Amino acid sequence: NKTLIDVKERERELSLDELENLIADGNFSTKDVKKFLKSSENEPIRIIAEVKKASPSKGVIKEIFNHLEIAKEYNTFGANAISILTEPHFFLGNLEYLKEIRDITDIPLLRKDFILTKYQIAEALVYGADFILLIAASLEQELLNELYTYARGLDLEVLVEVHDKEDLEKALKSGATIIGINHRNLKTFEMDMKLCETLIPLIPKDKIIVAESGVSDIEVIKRLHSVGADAFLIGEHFMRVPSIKEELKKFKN
Ligand code: IGP
Repeated sequence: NKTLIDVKERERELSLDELENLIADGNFSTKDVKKFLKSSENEPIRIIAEVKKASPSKGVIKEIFNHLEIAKEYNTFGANAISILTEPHFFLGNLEYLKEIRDITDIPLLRKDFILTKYQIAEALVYGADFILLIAASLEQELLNELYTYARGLDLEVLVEVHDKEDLEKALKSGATIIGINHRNLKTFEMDMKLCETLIPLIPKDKIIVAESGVSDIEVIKRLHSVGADAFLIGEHFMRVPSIKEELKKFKN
């Protein structure tokens, strides 16, 4: 597993203990992510805009890629949060992007990665994240619970991602309050744009629902909002459009 090999290597430079000492001595305050993502009468559609150069299903999405330019546009033109791929092998992401984007934006930042260890969570905080992604299908219940509790202990919010009923049960057991419904099956890359209709009725009303992947037009957003989605995680679409500003305007009005 490439992620675990990478983590081991970074741990040799700086151990988890040392990272935790840094956190204890530092001032790593996080934003109230739920406030940014929960749909309201004033602002019904919430957008998490993603910074993503490539993906395993699409290859390189954006050849000329400047993470700072993209993040600046998101921040200026009304995104409610930014998702930053930090995974280097499949998404050509970089942990440094997180830190650099932190310095130029004031909305919540999501560390999007295959998070399997406490180390990555502590790192997320130090590099400027406000929330992290945990994928229910990649984590046994016990580890999911443990990582969830660890993140909350650091005041990081957690987006727990699900793709079926079994994942959803795990997410709810972990105590998740922000649930991401990923239309894309991460193993087969197949899309199911009806998944929100299936899963949202099974989720307690007080949770925040994020619809993830394959979202590119306002009609889909309206439909998913009407069945209960608060926020929309949009990556590829923003990477391909000529003007992020114009797209955000369309989605927010
Ligand atoms: C964004 P899209 O289809 O708009 O680019 O999707 C986001 O949902 C996707 O990047 C994603 C993802 C993930 C990436 C969802 N869950 C888990 C990596 C790992």
